[in-house]
Amino acid sequence: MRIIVLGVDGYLGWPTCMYFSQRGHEVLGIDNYFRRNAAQELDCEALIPTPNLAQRARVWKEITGREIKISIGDIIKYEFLLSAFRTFEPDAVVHYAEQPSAPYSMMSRDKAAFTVSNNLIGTLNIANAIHEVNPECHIIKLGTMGEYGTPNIDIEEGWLEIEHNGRKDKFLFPRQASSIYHTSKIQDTDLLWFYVRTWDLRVTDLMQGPVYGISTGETDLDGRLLPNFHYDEIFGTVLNRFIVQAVAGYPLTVYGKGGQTRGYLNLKDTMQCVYLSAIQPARAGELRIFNQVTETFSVNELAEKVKDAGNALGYEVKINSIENPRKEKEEHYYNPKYTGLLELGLKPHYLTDEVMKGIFSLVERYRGRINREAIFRGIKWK
Ligand code: USQ
Repeated sequence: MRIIVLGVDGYLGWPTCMYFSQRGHEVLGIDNYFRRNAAQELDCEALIPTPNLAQRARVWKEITGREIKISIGDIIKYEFLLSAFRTFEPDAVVHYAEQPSAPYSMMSRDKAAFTVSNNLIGTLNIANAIHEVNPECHIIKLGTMGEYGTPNIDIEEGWLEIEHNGRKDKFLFPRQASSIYHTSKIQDTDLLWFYVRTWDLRVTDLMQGPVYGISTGETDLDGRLLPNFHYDEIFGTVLNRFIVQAVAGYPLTVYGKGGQTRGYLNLKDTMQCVYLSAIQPARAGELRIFNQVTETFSVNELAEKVKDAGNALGYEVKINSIENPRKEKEEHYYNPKYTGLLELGLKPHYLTDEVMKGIFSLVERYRGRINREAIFRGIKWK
């Protein structure tokens, strides 16, 4: 297949390119270096030095003999995106090119506006480019479990059948997010759903929970191929943050009561899910939705797991409950369904002590680069 990966410089983008390339597919990665630049501006750079994309593509070629094409540009500029679609002629596009951070989206009006316009216009441009160049091209869009919020009913995979006044119909499962970032993801789902109904596009929406981990078969080939790993309050996800905090001797930052429960998955499983979706595409005129998680934990459970794993490795890990800077339920019902990807063939990697040890040992190698100031600044939702 010919695959375009949008947002190739991110935590998920670069490993995804290598994953497809290693399996014999032709890959074009596109990025505008938003995350790299924002992290520099906000003094919260990734833990592991990441060579630029041209350099990483050269390392990949040296090691595997395979080529990953790279193009630097902004998908908000429609002509740029259109020309990439015209010249590369993709069979599928993996869309990660969004502002991905909830705290970033809550920092100011300008950052909220950037998040909404970047995420919506990017998605709108992709739908239009596909409609114009090749309506058969499959869009695999990274959605988020946060779109559903934490309702007091079971969370279905994307859709809900409703019976009202004796009549039945199927609708998108109700969505109610708790940040502007997550809200922008609801809005772009809606955009894609409109284009699926109107132009018969093929779309898979992967409702992903917070991802953890560093290692995939491909990243392990050379230190220069490791992903962009963030542990800061803005771009880091909670488990990666807790492990870095444990290594840095920084008490784990549990927000509020710590009963916030989410569905989590290993970076390796993100690769599998995206790949399985690409090789078994959605039908024309189908918006196919999967909940992309492999197990659920509360923040307290994660903190305890990190504490136990850290203690076993000789770290003295403390847990600190701090005032929650976010506005979210701290105790709630949470029961998402997630069988669709298992049916496609996903073989989950669960969060074992061994997996945590692997992350600890990589973080230890780069502990000299941990910036304690970036760990917690208290970006408030108020
Ligand atoms: N949390 C803490 N302490 C911390 C950091 C987070 O208690 O130091 C809590 C948060 O309050 C939240 C939970 O842990 O209740 C998860 O937070 P997170 O920062 O790992 O995840 P989130 O902000 O929701 O965003 C991340 C990714 C985003 C993705 C989302 C999936 O940054 O791109 O869409 O996970 S989900 O959470 O399912 O919406």
